[in-house]
Amino acid sequence: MSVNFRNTRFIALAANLSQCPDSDLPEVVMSGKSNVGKSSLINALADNKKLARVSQTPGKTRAVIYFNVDKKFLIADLPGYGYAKVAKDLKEGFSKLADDYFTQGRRYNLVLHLIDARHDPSKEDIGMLEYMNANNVPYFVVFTKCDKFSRQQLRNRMAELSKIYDFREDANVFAVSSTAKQGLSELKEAIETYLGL
Ligand SMILES: Nc1nc2c(ncn2[C@@H]2O[C@H](COP(=O)(O)OP(=O)(O)OP(=O)(O)O)[C@@H](O)[C@H]2O)c(=O)[nH]1
Ligand SMILES: [Mg+2]
Repeated sequence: MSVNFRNTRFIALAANLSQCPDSDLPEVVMSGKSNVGKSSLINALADNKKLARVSQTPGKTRAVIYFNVDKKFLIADLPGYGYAKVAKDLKEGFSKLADDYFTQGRRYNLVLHLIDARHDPSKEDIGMLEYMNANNVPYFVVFTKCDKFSRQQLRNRMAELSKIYDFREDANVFAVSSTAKQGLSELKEAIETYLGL
């Protein structure tokens, strides 16, 4: 592997789109509902438990947090959407900033869309996948918290979820656990390959 994920550094926090850094580096966007495990996954990929916490402000962060991975690409940690709320539609459940990120011309190379493997499909996740399919947004689907399943249960659950969700036919789908460090090297390799690193 050519990317040293341990060499991941916090670089910026943006409270609105105009504060998002300009960079020639490719950008990977972490999207998903609040509490799905976005920050934990960044820490797990970098093997650094303190990384995402460094940039956290007390209370709920409504900002995009940027990390530079080995000077080869950026990770943008988007604010989660609608954890406690039952969203009527995507716009309502999605944070304004996260919504702007996808609709106001920000350039990114790949979206990692995280979904908690334990949960039944949410309107927000279905809506986000529909949006990405319709707009040809390149994405990987990453099911999180897979340590909650036994190996056999996980196989069944993945088959079940792949039927329910309308993934693009060639979409990369991963099952990971940040706490048990499962599926991380597969994800890292696929990111590298996708970005041509
Ligand atoms: N069992 C288990 N718990 C996890 C895993 N990843 C994250 N969690 C837990 O899920 C909770 C939320 O994790 P975060 O990484 O803060 O989630 P987030 O998506 O960054 O949440 P927001 O920043 O609010 O959008 C924490 O209590 C984590 O410990 C995992 O792989 N397995
Ligand atoms: Mg977070």
